[in-house]
Amino acid sequence: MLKTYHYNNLSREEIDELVIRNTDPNDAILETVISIVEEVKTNGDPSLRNFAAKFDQVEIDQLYLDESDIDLLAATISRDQQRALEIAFQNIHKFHSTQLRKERVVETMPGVKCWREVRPIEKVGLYIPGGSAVLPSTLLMLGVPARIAGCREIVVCSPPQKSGKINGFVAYCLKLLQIKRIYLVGGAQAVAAMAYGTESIPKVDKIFGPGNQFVTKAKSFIQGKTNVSIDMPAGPSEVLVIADKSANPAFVAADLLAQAEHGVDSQAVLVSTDIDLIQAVNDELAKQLAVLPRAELAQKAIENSYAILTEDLREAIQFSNVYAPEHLILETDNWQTITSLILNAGSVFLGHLTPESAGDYASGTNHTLPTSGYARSYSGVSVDSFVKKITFQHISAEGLEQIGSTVEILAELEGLHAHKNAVSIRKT
Ligand code: HSO
Ligand code: ZN
Repeated sequence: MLKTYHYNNLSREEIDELVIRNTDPNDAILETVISIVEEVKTNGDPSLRNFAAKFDQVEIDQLYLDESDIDLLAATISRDQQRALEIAFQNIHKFHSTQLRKERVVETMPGVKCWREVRPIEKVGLYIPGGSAVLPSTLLMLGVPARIAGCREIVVCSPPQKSGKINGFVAYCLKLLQIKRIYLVGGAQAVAAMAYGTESIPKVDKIFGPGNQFVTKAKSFIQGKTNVSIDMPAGPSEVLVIADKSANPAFVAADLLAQAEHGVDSQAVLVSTDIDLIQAVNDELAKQLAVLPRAELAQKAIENSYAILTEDLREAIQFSNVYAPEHLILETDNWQTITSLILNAGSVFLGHLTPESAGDYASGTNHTLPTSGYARSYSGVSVDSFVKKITFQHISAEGLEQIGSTVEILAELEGLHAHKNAVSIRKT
């Protein structure tokens, strides 16, 4: 079922072609996004109600739910479900709380002290997808680091369900995070609302969260138009599995399908050193697909995926580094021998018993990760994404003595005499 390519038969151009994903060659998505953003910017709340009617098929009057609604919805889920969300919350919290580290003061010359201090981004906007699958786990993945960072205002937007509300799982996560309001807005219009602000929705400093191609495009667009920044240009989700003879084909197929069921534009790539394994995975894919509730979506995503046969694991990593996958799973007994060769990946899962699903939900790492090859230069979301690091310095009389002439000479060689004077005037 997976189209199979032999790595050694592929030219550089063919490899470049294979790893391209998430393109909008005719800017069709961009045009729609621009018109939505303009509409929200000019018309505010009423436009959000119109978009809810058009895209979410629901009439909403008040664009948000408050604590009492959230409490009622959260109480509708079972105790087991609540406990699972609590454990995920705790693990994500445990892992992320180590990320706030204090740096030491550095004395670069006697009397010249420099250091960095961390400050939270004050207002952050979290987008929680709610289309074909509602993802409460994404709320935990964004809300926990935002809380640890100490962000003063956390604005959460998620598309309204047919009931005009949100689901109980999202509500329970809001309670765990002590967030008391959620805005019922989805899609590009949510991004626009958080970027410009409307009567109901506060403008934020940075927007986070995955979404469909419209949400992603809207994030990139507003980043270029406003002083609001974004976490990363996240696109459709993807996985690359490297597997050798030691892999269990049923596990590999399950991991590929876990990815494929996210949406038709998801991609699940298998890179293997063993042609028999590729065949066995294909057989398993057919078997497991047949009983999946989201088979139709997953089948389309698998059609848009492929397998690569390589000589050895080194070659497999070589391809993976060019692909720069959001998720990389190493299903080989020898994973320890190749991890140091990984250059580009969002999050890596090691061995036969570490499914990506564990990281998607509950092991503790973040699931908001760079897709579409951005793992070449972006990291996944962490506490760092919710803070700024401000540099400070203090120069004493001794320090000025030490550094003064260096600054004066450099200012003079750049022809900037006022710069030089700001030092000279202080010298006794
Ligand atoms: N694999 C998605 C995250 C997710 N999976 C949420 C299930 N729920 C992007 O990393
Ligand atoms: Zn997932």
